[in-house]
Amino acid sequence: TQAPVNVTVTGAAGQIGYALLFRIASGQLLGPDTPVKLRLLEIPQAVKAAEGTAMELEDGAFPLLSGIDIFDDPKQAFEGANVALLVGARPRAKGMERGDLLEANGGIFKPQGEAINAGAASDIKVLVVGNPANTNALIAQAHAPDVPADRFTAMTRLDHNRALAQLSKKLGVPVTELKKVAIWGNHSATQYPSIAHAEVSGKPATEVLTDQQWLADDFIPTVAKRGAAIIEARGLSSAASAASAAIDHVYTWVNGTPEGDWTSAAVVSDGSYGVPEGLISSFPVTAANGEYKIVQGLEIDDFSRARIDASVNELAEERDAVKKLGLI
Ligand code: NAX
Repeated sequence: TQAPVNVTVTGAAGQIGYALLFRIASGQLLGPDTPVKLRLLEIPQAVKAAEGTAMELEDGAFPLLSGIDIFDDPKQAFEGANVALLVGARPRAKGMERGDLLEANGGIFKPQGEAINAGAASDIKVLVVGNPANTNALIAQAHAPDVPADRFTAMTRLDHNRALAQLSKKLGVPVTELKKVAIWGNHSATQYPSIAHAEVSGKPATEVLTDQQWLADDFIPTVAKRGAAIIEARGLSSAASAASAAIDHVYTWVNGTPEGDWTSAAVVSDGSYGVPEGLISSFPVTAANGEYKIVQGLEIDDFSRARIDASVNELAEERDAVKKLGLI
Protein backbone atom coordinates (compact mmCIF):
# COMPACT_ATOMS: atom_id res chain seq x y z
CA THR A 1 0.00 0.00 0.00
CA GLN A 2 0.88 3.62 -0.61
CA ALA A 3 2.35 5.90 2.08
CA PRO A 4 -0.25 8.31 3.47
CA VAL A 5 -0.57 11.72 1.84
CA ASN A 6 -0.42 14.64 4.29
CA VAL A 7 -3.42 16.92 3.89
CA THR A 8 -3.39 20.17 5.86
CA VAL A 9 -6.77 21.83 6.39
CA THR A 10 -7.06 25.28 7.94
CA GLY A 11 -10.27 26.48 9.55
CA ALA A 12 -10.86 22.86 10.47
CA ALA A 13 -13.45 23.70 13.15
CA GLY A 14 -15.54 25.81 10.79
CA GLN A 15 -18.62 24.79 8.87
CA ILE A 16 -16.84 24.04 5.58
CA GLY A 17 -14.22 22.11 7.55
CA TYR A 18 -16.95 20.00 9.13
CA ALA A 19 -18.27 18.93 5.75
CA LEU A 20 -14.88 18.70 4.05
CA LEU A 21 -12.97 16.56 6.53
CA PHE A 22 -15.36 13.62 6.30
CA ARG A 23 -15.16 13.61 2.52
CA ILE A 24 -11.35 13.65 2.68
CA ALA A 25 -11.29 10.86 5.27
CA SER A 26 -13.58 8.74 3.11
CA GLY A 27 -11.10 8.90 0.22
CA GLN A 28 -12.95 11.27 -2.07
CA LEU A 29 -10.17 13.86 -2.23
CA LEU A 30 -7.44 11.63 -3.62
CA GLY A 31 -9.16 8.40 -4.57
CA PRO A 32 -9.95 5.05 -2.97
CA ASP A 33 -6.36 3.76 -2.91
CA THR A 34 -4.70 6.67 -1.15
CA PRO A 35 -4.49 6.79 2.64
CA VAL A 36 -4.48 10.28 4.14
CA LYS A 37 -3.08 11.87 7.26
CA LEU A 38 -4.93 15.00 8.35
CA ARG A 39 -3.12 17.99 9.79
CA LEU A 40 -5.67 20.46 11.11
CA LEU A 41 -4.89 24.11 11.75
CA GLU A 42 -7.09 26.33 13.89
CA ILE A 43 -6.74 29.46 15.96
CA PRO A 44 -6.15 28.66 19.65
CA GLN A 45 -9.77 29.48 20.65
CA ALA A 46 -11.09 26.91 18.18
CA VAL A 47 -8.66 24.06 18.84
CA LYS A 48 -11.08 22.42 21.26
CA ALA A 49 -13.84 22.45 18.65
CA ALA A 50 -11.39 20.97 16.11
CA GLU A 51 -10.65 18.24 18.64
CA GLY A 52 -14.37 17.50 18.73
CA THR A 53 -14.46 17.16 14.96
CA ALA A 54 -11.39 14.92 15.17
CA MET A 55 -13.23 12.69 17.68
CA GLU A 56 -16.07 12.31 15.20
CA LEU A 57 -13.62 11.55 12.40
CA GLU A 58 -12.15 8.81 14.59
CA ASP A 59 -15.65 7.49 15.13
CA GLY A 60 -16.06 7.19 11.36
CA ALA A 61 -13.46 4.37 11.46
CA PHE A 62 -12.40 5.35 7.96
CA PRO A 63 -10.09 2.72 6.47
CA LEU A 64 -8.07 5.37 4.60
CA LEU A 65 -7.60 7.77 7.53
CA SER A 66 -4.20 7.04 8.99
CA GLY A 67 -3.99 9.86 11.55
CA ILE A 68 -5.15 13.29 12.69
CA ASP A 69 -2.96 15.99 14.23
CA ILE A 70 -4.23 19.36 15.41
CA PHE A 71 -2.15 22.53 15.52
CA ASP A 72 -2.49 26.22 16.27
CA ASP A 73 0.89 27.00 14.69
CA PRO A 74 1.08 27.21 10.88
CA LYS A 75 4.77 26.18 10.83
CA GLN A 76 3.85 22.83 12.35
CA ALA A 77 0.59 22.39 10.46
CA PHE A 78 2.20 22.68 7.01
CA GLU A 79 5.22 20.52 7.86
CA GLY A 80 5.39 17.84 5.18
CA ALA A 81 2.05 18.86 3.63
CA ASN A 82 1.37 17.42 0.18
CA VAL A 83 -2.03 19.08 -0.16
CA ALA A 84 -3.09 22.24 1.69
CA LEU A 85 -6.68 23.45 1.83
CA LEU A 86 -6.73 26.99 3.17
CA VAL A 87 -10.29 27.38 4.35
CA GLY A 88 -9.97 29.52 7.48
CA ALA A 89 -10.17 33.26 6.82
CA ARG A 90 -11.36 36.49 8.40
CA PRO A 91 -14.94 37.23 7.37
CA ARG A 92 -16.01 40.78 6.65
CA ALA A 93 -17.41 42.29 9.84
CA LYS A 94 -20.03 45.03 9.84
CA GLY A 95 -18.57 48.37 8.80
CA MET A 96 -15.27 46.82 7.68
CA GLU A 97 -13.72 48.49 4.64
CA ARG A 98 -12.14 46.41 1.90
CA GLY A 99 -8.68 47.55 3.01
CA ASP A 100 -9.35 46.32 6.56
CA LEU A 101 -10.57 42.99 5.23
CA LEU A 102 -7.51 42.55 3.02
CA GLU A 103 -5.22 43.52 5.88
CA ALA A 104 -6.86 41.10 8.33
CA ASN A 105 -6.52 38.30 5.81
CA GLY A 106 -2.95 39.29 5.03
CA GLY A 107 -2.26 38.57 8.69
CA ILE A 108 -3.44 35.00 8.08
CA PHE A 109 -2.20 34.19 4.58
CA LYS A 110 1.28 35.75 4.82
CA PRO A 111 2.43 33.50 7.70
CA GLN A 112 0.73 30.53 6.08
CA GLY A 113 2.59 31.18 2.81
CA GLU A 114 5.84 31.41 4.77
CA ALA A 115 5.08 28.18 6.59
CA ILE A 116 4.33 26.40 3.30
CA ASN A 117 7.59 27.74 1.90
CA ALA A 118 9.52 26.54 4.94
CA GLY A 119 8.10 23.11 5.48
CA ALA A 120 5.68 21.74 2.91
CA ALA A 121 6.57 18.72 0.78
CA SER A 122 8.13 19.42 -2.62
CA ASP A 123 4.95 18.31 -4.39
CA ILE A 124 2.69 20.67 -2.37
CA LYS A 125 -0.59 21.70 -3.98
CA VAL A 126 -2.47 24.61 -2.38
CA LEU A 127 -6.14 25.44 -2.73
CA VAL A 128 -7.38 28.66 -1.13
CA VAL A 129 -11.09 28.62 -0.26
CA GLY A 130 -11.19 31.39 2.37
CA ASN A 131 -12.33 34.74 1.00
CA PRO A 132 -11.29 36.92 -0.69
CA ALA A 133 -9.92 33.69 -2.13
CA ASN A 134 -8.00 34.93 -5.19
CA THR A 135 -6.17 37.66 -3.33
CA ASN A 136 -5.55 35.50 -0.26
CA ALA A 137 -3.93 32.99 -2.61
CA LEU A 138 -1.83 35.77 -4.12
CA ILE A 139 -0.62 36.80 -0.66
CA ALA A 140 0.29 33.23 0.34
CA GLN A 141 2.03 32.66 -2.99
CA ALA A 142 4.05 35.86 -2.66
CA HIS A 143 5.48 34.56 0.60
CA ALA A 144 6.47 31.18 -0.76
CA PRO A 145 9.22 32.10 -3.23
CA ASP A 146 10.70 28.60 -3.23
CA VAL A 147 7.44 26.94 -4.24
CA PRO A 148 6.53 27.04 -7.94
CA ALA A 149 3.86 29.74 -8.27
CA ASP A 150 1.49 27.43 -10.12
CA ARG A 151 1.04 25.31 -6.97
CA PHE A 152 -1.14 28.10 -5.57
CA THR A 153 -4.74 28.12 -6.72
CA ALA A 154 -8.04 29.58 -5.50
CA MET A 155 -11.47 28.05 -5.70
CA THR A 156 -14.00 28.92 -8.37
CA ARG A 157 -15.11 25.32 -8.76
CA LEU A 158 -18.21 26.04 -6.68
CA ASP A 159 -19.15 28.80 -9.14
CA HIS A 160 -18.45 26.37 -11.99
CA ASN A 161 -20.68 23.73 -10.41
CA ARG A 162 -23.38 26.32 -9.79
CA ALA A 163 -23.25 27.30 -13.47
CA LEU A 164 -23.61 23.64 -14.51
CA ALA A 165 -26.56 23.24 -12.17
CA GLN A 166 -28.37 26.32 -13.48
CA LEU A 167 -27.88 25.27 -17.11
CA SER A 168 -28.98 21.73 -16.36
CA LYS A 169 -32.20 23.03 -14.80
CA LYS A 170 -32.89 25.50 -17.58
CA LEU A 171 -32.34 22.97 -20.37
CA GLY A 172 -33.76 19.94 -18.60
CA VAL A 173 -30.65 17.89 -19.32
CA PRO A 174 -28.39 16.13 -16.84
CA VAL A 175 -25.11 17.90 -15.93
CA THR A 176 -23.27 15.06 -17.66
CA GLU A 177 -24.53 16.42 -21.01
CA LEU A 178 -22.83 19.78 -20.38
CA LYS A 179 -19.23 20.53 -21.25
CA LYS A 180 -16.86 23.50 -21.38
CA VAL A 181 -18.67 25.92 -19.13
CA ALA A 182 -16.20 28.44 -17.72
CA ILE A 183 -15.83 30.89 -14.85
CA TRP A 184 -13.55 33.83 -15.55
CA GLY A 185 -12.06 36.37 -13.13
CA ASN A 186 -12.57 36.85 -9.42
CA HIS A 187 -14.56 34.66 -7.02
CA SER A 188 -16.86 37.58 -6.32
CA ALA A 189 -20.02 39.13 -7.69
CA THR A 190 -18.01 40.40 -10.69
CA GLN A 191 -17.14 36.88 -11.88
CA TYR A 192 -18.10 35.95 -15.44
CA PRO A 193 -19.79 32.57 -15.81
CA SER A 194 -19.57 31.87 -19.54
CA ILE A 195 -21.28 29.49 -21.93
CA ALA A 196 -19.55 31.02 -24.96
CA HIS A 197 -17.70 27.74 -25.65
CA ALA A 198 -20.00 25.38 -23.82
CA GLU A 199 -21.56 22.28 -25.37
CA VAL A 200 -24.93 20.70 -24.68
CA SER A 201 -25.00 17.05 -25.76
CA GLY A 202 -22.19 17.90 -28.20
CA LYS A 203 -23.90 20.96 -29.72
CA PRO A 204 -22.76 24.54 -29.15
CA ALA A 205 -24.67 25.85 -26.12
CA THR A 206 -25.11 29.21 -27.86
CA GLU A 207 -27.22 27.44 -30.53
CA VAL A 208 -29.36 25.70 -27.94
CA LEU A 209 -29.66 28.70 -25.63
CA THR A 210 -30.60 31.58 -27.86
CA ASP A 211 -32.28 33.58 -25.10
CA GLN A 212 -29.54 36.19 -24.68
CA GLN A 213 -31.74 38.00 -22.18
CA TRP A 214 -31.85 34.94 -19.93
CA LEU A 215 -28.07 34.64 -20.03
CA ALA A 216 -27.40 38.26 -19.15
CA ASP A 217 -30.27 38.90 -16.72
CA ASP A 218 -30.78 35.52 -15.11
CA PHE A 219 -27.97 32.98 -15.55
CA ILE A 220 -24.98 35.23 -14.87
CA PRO A 221 -26.40 37.04 -11.80
CA THR A 222 -27.92 33.84 -10.39
CA VAL A 223 -24.54 32.11 -10.47
CA ALA A 224 -22.62 35.17 -9.28
CA LYS A 225 -25.01 35.86 -6.40
CA ARG A 226 -25.79 32.29 -5.42
CA GLY A 227 -23.72 32.61 -2.24
CA ALA A 228 -25.95 35.44 -1.02
CA ALA A 229 -29.09 33.47 -1.95
CA ILE A 230 -27.88 30.50 0.12
CA ILE A 231 -27.27 32.77 3.13
CA GLU A 232 -30.76 34.22 2.69
CA ALA A 233 -32.35 30.75 2.62
CA ARG A 234 -30.20 28.84 5.07
CA GLY A 235 -29.22 31.58 7.46
CA LEU A 236 -25.65 30.37 7.01
CA SER A 237 -23.23 30.53 4.09
CA SER A 238 -22.68 27.63 1.68
CA ALA A 239 -20.74 24.91 3.41
CA ALA A 240 -21.36 21.40 2.08
CA SER A 241 -21.44 22.62 -1.53
CA ALA A 242 -18.21 24.54 -0.95
CA ALA A 243 -16.60 21.47 0.59
CA SER A 244 -17.80 19.39 -2.35
CA ALA A 245 -16.26 21.85 -4.81
CA ALA A 246 -12.97 21.80 -2.90
CA ILE A 247 -12.95 18.01 -3.19
CA ASP A 248 -13.65 18.33 -6.93
CA HIS A 249 -10.88 20.93 -7.40
CA VAL A 250 -8.16 18.80 -5.82
CA TYR A 251 -9.43 15.50 -7.27
CA THR A 252 -9.34 16.98 -10.77
CA TRP A 253 -5.92 18.54 -10.16
CA VAL A 254 -4.50 15.14 -9.22
CA ASN A 255 -6.49 12.91 -11.58
CA GLY A 256 -7.00 15.15 -14.62
CA THR A 257 -9.92 16.47 -16.64
CA PRO A 258 -11.75 14.13 -19.00
CA GLU A 259 -10.90 14.26 -22.71
CA GLY A 260 -12.93 16.95 -24.47
CA ASP A 261 -13.86 18.89 -21.36
CA TRP A 262 -12.38 21.39 -18.97
CA THR A 263 -13.16 22.89 -15.60
CA SER A 264 -12.63 26.26 -13.89
CA ALA A 265 -10.01 27.23 -11.35
CA ALA A 266 -8.28 30.42 -10.29
CA VAL A 267 -4.64 29.93 -11.26
CA VAL A 268 -1.63 32.21 -11.68
CA SER A 269 -2.03 34.08 -14.94
CA ASP A 270 0.72 33.80 -17.55
CA GLY A 271 -0.78 36.77 -19.37
CA SER A 272 -3.29 34.66 -21.32
CA TYR A 273 -6.39 36.49 -22.54
CA GLY A 274 -4.97 39.83 -21.44
CA VAL A 275 -5.11 38.90 -17.74
CA PRO A 276 -2.05 40.57 -16.18
CA GLU A 277 0.70 38.08 -15.45
CA GLY A 278 0.83 37.00 -11.83
CA LEU A 279 -2.79 37.66 -10.93
CA ILE A 280 -4.64 34.63 -9.59
CA SER A 281 -7.68 34.67 -11.80
CA SER A 282 -10.23 32.08 -12.82
CA PHE A 283 -9.87 30.54 -16.28
CA PRO A 284 -11.11 27.50 -18.11
CA VAL A 285 -8.42 24.96 -17.27
CA THR A 286 -7.50 21.39 -18.07
CA ALA A 287 -5.56 19.16 -15.73
CA ALA A 288 -3.08 16.43 -16.60
CA ASN A 289 -0.06 14.94 -14.85
CA GLY A 290 -0.87 16.84 -11.66
CA GLU A 291 -0.87 20.27 -13.34
CA TYR A 292 -3.59 22.74 -14.15
CA LYS A 293 -3.14 24.49 -17.51
CA ILE A 294 -5.08 27.45 -18.88
CA VAL A 295 -7.02 26.48 -22.00
CA GLN A 296 -5.40 28.37 -24.88
CA GLY A 297 -6.64 29.89 -28.11
CA LEU A 298 -10.29 30.55 -27.28
CA GLU A 299 -12.00 33.28 -29.20
CA ILE A 300 -13.33 35.97 -26.86
CA ASP A 301 -16.41 37.83 -28.11
CA ASP A 302 -17.16 41.44 -27.10
CA PHE A 303 -19.76 40.45 -24.51
CA SER A 304 -17.23 38.17 -22.82
CA ARG A 305 -14.35 40.63 -23.17
CA ALA A 306 -16.15 43.36 -21.24
CA ARG A 307 -17.11 41.00 -18.44
CA ILE A 308 -13.69 39.38 -18.14
CA ASP A 309 -12.05 42.80 -18.06
CA ALA A 310 -14.40 44.07 -15.34
CA SER A 311 -13.65 41.15 -13.03
CA VAL A 312 -9.92 41.17 -13.77
CA ASN A 313 -9.81 44.91 -13.05
CA GLU A 314 -11.25 44.18 -9.63
CA LEU A 315 -8.49 41.61 -9.06
CA ALA A 316 -5.85 44.12 -10.13
CA GLU A 317 -7.30 46.63 -7.66
CA GLU A 318 -7.17 44.07 -4.87
CA ARG A 319 -3.56 43.30 -5.79
CA ASP A 320 -2.68 47.01 -5.77
CA ALA A 321 -4.38 47.40 -2.39
CA VAL A 322 -2.43 44.54 -0.77
CA LYS A 323 0.76 45.83 -2.36
CA LYS A 324 0.13 49.23 -0.81
CA LEU A 325 -0.45 47.55 2.56
CA GLY A 326 2.93 45.83 2.20
CA LEU A 327 1.31 42.40 2.15
CA ILE A 328 2.96 41.28 -1.09
P1 NAX B 1 -16.46 29.45 9.47
O1 NAX B 1 -16.44 30.80 10.09
O2 NAX B 1 -17.51 28.47 9.84
O3 NAX B 1 -15.07 28.75 9.74
C1 NAX B 1 -13.84 29.37 9.54
C2 NAX B 1 -12.87 28.75 10.51
O4 NAX B 1 -11.57 29.28 10.23
C3 NAX B 1 -13.16 29.07 11.98
O5 NAX B 1 -13.24 27.87 12.72
C4 NAX B 1 -11.98 29.93 12.39
O6 NAX B 1 -11.60 29.73 13.76
C5 NAX B 1 -10.91 29.44 11.44
N1 NAX B 1 -9.77 30.36 11.29
C6 NAX B 1 -9.78 31.71 11.28
N2 NAX B 1 -8.54 32.19 11.18
C7 NAX B 1 -7.71 31.12 11.09
C8 NAX B 1 -6.31 30.97 10.99
N3 NAX B 1 -5.50 32.03 10.96
N4 NAX B 1 -5.81 29.72 10.92
C9 NAX B 1 -6.61 28.65 10.97
N5 NAX B 1 -7.95 28.72 11.10
C10 NAX B 1 -8.50 29.95 11.15
O7 NAX B 1 -16.42 29.71 7.89
P2 NAX B 1 -16.79 28.71 6.70
O8 NAX B 1 -18.23 28.78 6.42
O9 NAX B 1 -16.18 27.40 6.99
O10 NAX B 1 -16.07 29.43 5.48
C11 NAX B 1 -14.66 29.51 5.40
C12 NAX B 1 -14.24 30.47 4.30
O11 NAX B 1 -14.67 29.99 3.03
C13 NAX B 1 -14.82 31.87 4.42
O12 NAX B 1 -13.78 32.80 4.18
C14 NAX B 1 -15.85 31.91 3.30
O13 NAX B 1 -16.05 33.23 2.85
C15 NAX B 1 -15.17 31.07 2.27
N6 NAX B 1 -16.01 30.55 1.19
C16 NAX B 1 -15.46 30.45 -0.05
C17 NAX B 1 -16.13 29.92 -1.13
C18 NAX B 1 -15.49 29.80 -2.47
O14 NAX B 1 -16.19 29.40 -3.41
N7 NAX B 1 -14.22 30.14 -2.68
C19 NAX B 1 -17.54 29.48 -0.99
C20 NAX B 1 -17.93 29.18 0.43
C21 NAX B 1 -17.38 30.14 1.45
O15 NAX B 1 -18.17 31.31 1.46
